[in-house]
Amino acid sequence: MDIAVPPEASKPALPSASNWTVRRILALYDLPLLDLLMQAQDIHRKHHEANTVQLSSLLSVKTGACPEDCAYCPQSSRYDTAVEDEALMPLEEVLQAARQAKDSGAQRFCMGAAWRSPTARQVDAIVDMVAAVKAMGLETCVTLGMLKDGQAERLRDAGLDYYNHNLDTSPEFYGSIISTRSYQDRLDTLARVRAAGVHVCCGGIVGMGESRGERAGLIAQLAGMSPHPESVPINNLVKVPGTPLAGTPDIDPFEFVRTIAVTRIAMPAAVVRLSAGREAMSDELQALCFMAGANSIFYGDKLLTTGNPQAVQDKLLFQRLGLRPAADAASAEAGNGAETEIQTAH
Ligand code: SAM
Ligand code: DTB
Ligand code: SF4
Repeated sequence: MDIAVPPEASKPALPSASNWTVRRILALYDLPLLDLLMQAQDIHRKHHEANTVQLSSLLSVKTGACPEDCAYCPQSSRYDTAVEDEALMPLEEVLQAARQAKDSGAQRFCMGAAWRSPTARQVDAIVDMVAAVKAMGLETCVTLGMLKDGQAERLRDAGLDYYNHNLDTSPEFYGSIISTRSYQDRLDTLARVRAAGVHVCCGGIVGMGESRGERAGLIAQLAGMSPHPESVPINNLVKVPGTPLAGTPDIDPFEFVRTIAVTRIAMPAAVVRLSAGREAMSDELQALCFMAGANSIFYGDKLLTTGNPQAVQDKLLFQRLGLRPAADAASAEAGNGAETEIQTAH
């Protein structure tokens, strides 16, 4: 492998939406791993508090029976997976889960629905959930598929802080993964979210069989957004039996770490989330991801339909690494200090 360091890669310019070409991103990927990690951690510390990690909990509020054909997703109706379809969850059940997440130390509560695009009535129901979760003192996030005009505003008015909508992969690889919605559809939804003044949570998945160039292509798209997304989830594919990607070979763990580091360097001020796939990662690999600039995780023993490390396990990992949960916006405003405790049921 060519490990020559192109001069332009050794000193990357700071946040500019336009100058992160695929070529420059690939030059970062090509750095010796330790140089890349040093650079990423250095940039990380200029923009974020060291050793702090934001905690988001997830809940699937409507599960399965999705008409889309995303090849990674266990909730698509096109694939025969073990996921049991569930209708929209009653408000009280959602609030119970949110309360539990808050009591465990989560700062943000993310509600996901397996829809292509919500109807007006579905948005009405989600509006009630957002307002009630927000009233509990949690930050709110939803991921509901494509939005139509006016829907992001309705969610914003209910108290929505973040909308998650991922680009998933590069424009070039996208067609091998999803055929039922276009890349442009995704960009249009993201533009609606941004225009409504809701924070953008947008990232992707690696380990789907894409090339390094295609991973760089995803990061170039994200870093080309102006402004950058506030939150960038990097998911490692969870290989769910029954989905077309179930048999995909594992991505090299160091390549995953490189992806986190390059994301951090390309979007210095974004919160980079080490997202799906942590259950299959060693503690040592996760530590490298934090070194590479990841400063958020999904916290709680379930993602949407698949597993996540137990809260007690994450608490232990934080202790061993000397990490602490980031102060959430609500407690910072209330003057509750810079740190929150990770609580566990144990
Ligand atoms: N239906 C909505 C949509 O697609 O916009 C929201 C839910 S969808 C499950 C949210 C994101 O989860 C996807 O865009 C994808 O990035 C991620 N995801 C889904 N299944 C995954 C898997 N098996 N492994 C890793 N990430 C996954
Ligand atoms: C994101 O980027 N990852 C989360 C969240 N946004 C909605 C979802 C991960 C899903 C993993 C597969 C599952 O649990 O169904
Ligand atoms: Fe449906 Fe979202 Fe899964 Fe795609 S990722 S199949 S849109 S739930």
